[in-house]
Amino acid sequence: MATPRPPGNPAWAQDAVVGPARARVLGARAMDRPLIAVLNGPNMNMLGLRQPELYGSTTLDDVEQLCADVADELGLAIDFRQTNGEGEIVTWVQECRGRAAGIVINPAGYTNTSIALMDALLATDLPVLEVHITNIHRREEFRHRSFVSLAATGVICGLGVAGYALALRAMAGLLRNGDDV
Ligand code: DHK
Repeated sequence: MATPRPPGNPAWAQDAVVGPARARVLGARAMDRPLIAVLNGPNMNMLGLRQPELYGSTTLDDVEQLCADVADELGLAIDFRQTNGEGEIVTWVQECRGRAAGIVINPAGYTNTSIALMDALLATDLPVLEVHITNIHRREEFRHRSFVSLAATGVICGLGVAGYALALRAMAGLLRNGDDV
C-alpha cells in the first residue's frame, strides 16, 4: 500500500539528500552533468493514494526513481522536488536561473490558477516542459486553461507517469539541438 510522501523542502541539489534516487543521481559523476529541475506542485505527494482511477498507483518516490534512471541514461542530473506551496514553487523556479539547464514541471493545481508561477517560468529563460499525468483536456473545463503553458516550450499530458520520462528525453534533445528534439 502506498504511503503519502511528505511534502519536500530540500535545499538545492548537492546540499540535499531527499528521496531514494537523489544520492545516486547527485553522486560524483553528476556534478558535471546538465541539471534538470523536476518540480511537482500540490497534492503530487499523494500520488499512489489520490484518485488511483485517474492518477494510477505509482507513488511520487517511484516517479523520482523513474526520472533518475532516465536522467542517468541521458547523461543528465535531476533535482526532483514537490511542494504544496505556491510561493515555494515560485522560489524554486527563480533559483533555477544559473543553476539548472531546464525545468520539467507538473504544476498540478497551480496550472490553472498561478500567474505568479507563469511569470517566474517566463523569467528563467530556460526550456520548460509541462507534464500532466492525466489528459487535462478530457477533464473539467477549468483544467483546460493552463497559465503555465504560456511559459512552456512543450506540454505532455495524458500519458501517465511515462510523461516525465518523455519530458526528460525531449529536454535532452532540446539541450542538444535547440528547438529540434
Ligand atoms: C495533477 C493535478 O493535481 C491536477 O490539479 C491537474 C494534474 C492534473 C495531472 O494530471 O498530473 O489538473
